[in-house]
Amino acid sequence: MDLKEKVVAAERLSFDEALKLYEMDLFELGALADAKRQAMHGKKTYFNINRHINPTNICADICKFCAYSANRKNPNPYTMSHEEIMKIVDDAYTRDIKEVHIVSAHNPDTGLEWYLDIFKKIKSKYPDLHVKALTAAEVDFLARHYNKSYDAILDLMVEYGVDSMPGGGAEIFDEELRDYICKGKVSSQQWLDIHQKWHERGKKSNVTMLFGHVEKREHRIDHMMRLRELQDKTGGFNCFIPLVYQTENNYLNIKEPITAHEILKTMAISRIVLDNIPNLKAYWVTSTVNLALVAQEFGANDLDGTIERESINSAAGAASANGINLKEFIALIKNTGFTPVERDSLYNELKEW
Ligand code: V47
Repeated sequence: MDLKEKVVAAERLSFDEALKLYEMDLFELGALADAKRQAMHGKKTYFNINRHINPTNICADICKFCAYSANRKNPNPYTMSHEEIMKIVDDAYTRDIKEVHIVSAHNPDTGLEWYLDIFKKIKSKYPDLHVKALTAAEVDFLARHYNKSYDAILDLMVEYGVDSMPGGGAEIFDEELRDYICKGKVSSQQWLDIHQKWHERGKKSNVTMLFGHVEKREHRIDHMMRLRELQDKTGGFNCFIPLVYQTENNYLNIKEPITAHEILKTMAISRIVLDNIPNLKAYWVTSTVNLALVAQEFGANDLDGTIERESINSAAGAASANGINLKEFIALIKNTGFTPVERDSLYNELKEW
């Protein structure tokens, strides 16, 4: 059986076979990924109405790719009070958001309660609002800084009302590269262990992969293989999100941005290789809206959401600071021949627009 036949027959690919997919013609590869997407999701494209909140940019860690944390390149440190955060939530709730996505830098000065109590405040005021919060990198930071086990932090998250975990902080799992781009942060195995423990609590999460910087194709495949293995055990990942590296205001100093051709191949390969993760997100923030729309034909079935405010990627050059208008978003999905379906954070369908 040749590689293409194996993909069509839905046989599991080895590392070498997955890597070989990159040598295929883009459109041939795209058609294979699209067939899988259509078999699972038809022409539906999922999105949600959400609000991102990044409550502090003061960070104990130094990731070379990050333009968000307060440092020499971005000397504007801030930490929001809970009142400020609640004001944002109150305001966004009037626009019918279904999810708040709360991710912070690793601020050593706020105390653990500052990180956790805000979830309780949000849930007691808006019990139906989904709280997606705390990346595994934050969990690791809080555990280290406050001398607690991962289990203890994860139990607190459940107690304080976190519904699901976002996929941030995965970056790229290869240890040598990880050491180069974000030394000192949560290790690859720790990131995977934290998500495994979260899944063992009956909870769901997402997973990202930061690509388009110093990594090679084999590092991306290695990242996917490690995820596929964990997902076989837990089934707890809802969605895979390849994040395209944004080049501005950071210390990685990558001069040549990745090509659209390579981004689409990576999307298509993710859809094929990650046969046990149901959703593939083309995160319009890092891919650009236009390429995210094209990615719908290369395996992607989810475009994230309206976001309203975005600080992490926009600090590095993405055009996402003010989110995207809901009506415009829906029209774009429709105009590209897909059916916009509003989902909740756990991928239950809410409304076909
Ligand atoms: O973990 C930081 C990345 C992530 C850059 O779970 C960068 O649904 C590109 O994880 N270029 C945070 N990326 C965002 C994230 C996320 C976003 C949307 C949805 C979900 C989800 C998760 O942003 C970080 C890091 O990998 N990042 N700097 C940069 N220069």
